[in-house]
Amino acid sequence: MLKALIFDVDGTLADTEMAHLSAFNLAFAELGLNWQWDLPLYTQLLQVSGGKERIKAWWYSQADRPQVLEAAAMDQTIDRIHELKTAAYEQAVQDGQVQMRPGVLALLSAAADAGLLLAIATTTSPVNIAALLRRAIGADWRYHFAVIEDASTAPRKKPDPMVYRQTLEHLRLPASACLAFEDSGNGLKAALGAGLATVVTPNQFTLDHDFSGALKILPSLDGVSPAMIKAWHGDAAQALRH
Ligand code: XBP
Ligand code: MG
Repeated sequence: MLKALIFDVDGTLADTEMAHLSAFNLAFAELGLNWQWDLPLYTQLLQVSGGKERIKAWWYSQADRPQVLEAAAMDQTIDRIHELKTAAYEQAVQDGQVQMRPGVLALLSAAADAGLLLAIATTTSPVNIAALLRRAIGADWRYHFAVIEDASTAPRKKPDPMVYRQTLEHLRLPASACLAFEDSGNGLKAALGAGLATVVTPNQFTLDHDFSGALKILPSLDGVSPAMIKAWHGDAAQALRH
């Protein structure tokens, strides 16, 4: 029986990546680095989950990167960039530059009314989740979620299933009693790796990703009800039995 819904944040609950991209560029400029990421580049870079990991992967890909930097110095610079980026992102959210995706708030509320537990499994930083959901849900947003796992609790980023495994552990539920909601190939791999049937709602950044193994691929969660989700979950359970 379906007991809990587990949601990714970036790209699934809200269209966050344009704001993340602007925040990265603001942080680069603030530190006097002449780095600027454009939309096509950022779309590619999103194949690396996690802001710090994304900066590092890009930095290593640059032929003319400063060779003097030892690993520790590089990590320190990345930490500083990421700190500024996180502050810029939080400000953008507070300024109303990030919108929840269609149908998300209605589904969260209807699912809770239907007795389903809600959880979050994301690679993003905890302050980013708080900024987004405080604005969208209200000051008591945290009470709506039974479990929240994020970059501070699950250091191995998606596609590693760590964040989903920990979410299940803290929900004290088997994967078969839950459904995951994702927007990206890495997110889907992480959820599938934890044994979760997964509904995918791609967005402009993830349209080309590989969604093999998804339970459903939908343009958005608009109009999706707990009854529909329970029926899909039933189909997934039946498919597993055969
Ligand atoms: C989201 C991410 C995040 C954000 C940036 O992946 O990879 O890193 O892009 O947030 P997912 P941070 O939706 O699969 O969890 O800079 O805080 O990492
Ligand atoms: Mg995502």
